[in-house]
Amino acid sequence: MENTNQAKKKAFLTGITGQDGSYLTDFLLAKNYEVHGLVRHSSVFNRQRLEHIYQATRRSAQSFLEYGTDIEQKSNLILHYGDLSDGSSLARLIAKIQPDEIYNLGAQSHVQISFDIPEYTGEITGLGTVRLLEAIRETKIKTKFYQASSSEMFGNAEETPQKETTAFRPRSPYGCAKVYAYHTAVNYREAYGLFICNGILFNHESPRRGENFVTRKIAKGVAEIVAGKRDHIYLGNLEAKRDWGYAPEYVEAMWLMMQQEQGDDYVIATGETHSVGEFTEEIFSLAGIDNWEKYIKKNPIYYRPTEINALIGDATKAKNKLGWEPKIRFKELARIMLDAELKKLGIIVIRN
Ligand code: NAP
Ligand code: F7E
Repeated sequence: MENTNQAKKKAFLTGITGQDGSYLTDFLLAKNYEVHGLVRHSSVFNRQRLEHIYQATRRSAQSFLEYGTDIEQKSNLILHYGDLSDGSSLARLIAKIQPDEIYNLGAQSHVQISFDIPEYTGEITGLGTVRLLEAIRETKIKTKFYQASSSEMFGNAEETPQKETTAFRPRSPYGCAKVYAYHTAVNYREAYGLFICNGILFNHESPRRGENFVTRKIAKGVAEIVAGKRDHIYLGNLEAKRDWGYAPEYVEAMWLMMQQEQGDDYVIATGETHSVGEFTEEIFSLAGIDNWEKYIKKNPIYYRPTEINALIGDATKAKNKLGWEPKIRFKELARIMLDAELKKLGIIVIRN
């Protein structure tokens, strides 16, 4: 139970409309935070992952197409227009909000797309972090800063499993941009004594995952095959292995890092690795379909110029210092993702 007599803490999130931003918002609102989120303008309204929060006030996110009206301002969730490419908007918002905690989750986060738009990826995923840190320094506010670092930084890692001390050997423009942001965050911690954490998170998935990431793509594709809406799924490299966890558990780890006495860097992972092929097989099997390979077509467009063959994390430090451990494992994650897609198509799932 939260102590409601304490002053409400304020958090500022970039990337609030993304997978992690939406789960972290749920988590912080449940802890009675006032949550401020950065949203960027787009021609299509994009608040789907926050819609359930607005629905709880019997309004839809659509009612807040422009600036928040009374309900938004009276509730604990407040969205602000800005962009990680626009340093002045970040400084202005940080000065206005005076957040206790800042979570920098905004990024061009798709690895393959980063090969197509490397400069933009560096601009947002790399330099965006510098802009935020400079905004903190310039406004001189006392706050804590979380940087969304990634297992992609390890790239072709020189040791297995990967931990906080493993060297970075990135294999994509996205990985390079995250390495830059990571080192900048460490440098600002050391140079200016700021409270800064890097959460080095391995892949984490959920029904809110973007549809162009492989786990969601497979879960959605298999549900559509079950519903008779499609015959095949087009995929790339089925051999690549990833350490896949469950996103709602990973946002709790972010928050735990920010409650410590000192800023530090932590690996967050399950310690299990599986190939894309194994994930595909598991989802088909849960859907009751044999011979999964006949439903998969390989398409070269989904192969990357450089690939990371295998990643697996060692989250011992997070367990010892934060008391954090993953609960949802591979098979349970696959079930959650498939069942969510089946439900969206109106297919009732009864499992023993
Ligand atoms: P995501 O679903 O792709 O969300 C990315 C967020 O960044 C969205 O809210 C997006 O806004 C926002 N964004 C993109 N460009 C922006 C810009 N120019 N200015 C402001 N905001 C911008 O990513 P995620 O899976 O939640 O991941 C959260 C963070 O963790 C990212 O930094 C990602 O790189 C990192 N990470 C993710 C994983 C993982 O497995 N999920 C693992 C390690 C690290 P729109 O909605 O407007 O596009
Ligand atoms: O690919 C292979 C692909 O795009 C996983 C981001 O959140 O996690 C994510 O990056 C694997 C790769 O995630 C398809 O080649 C095969 O080996 O789901 P993904 P990612 O690249 O691991 C890290 C930790 C982040 O930080 C990133 O922000 O799956 N794969 N066939 C495919 N991948 C995609 N997307 N689509 C396919 O058709």
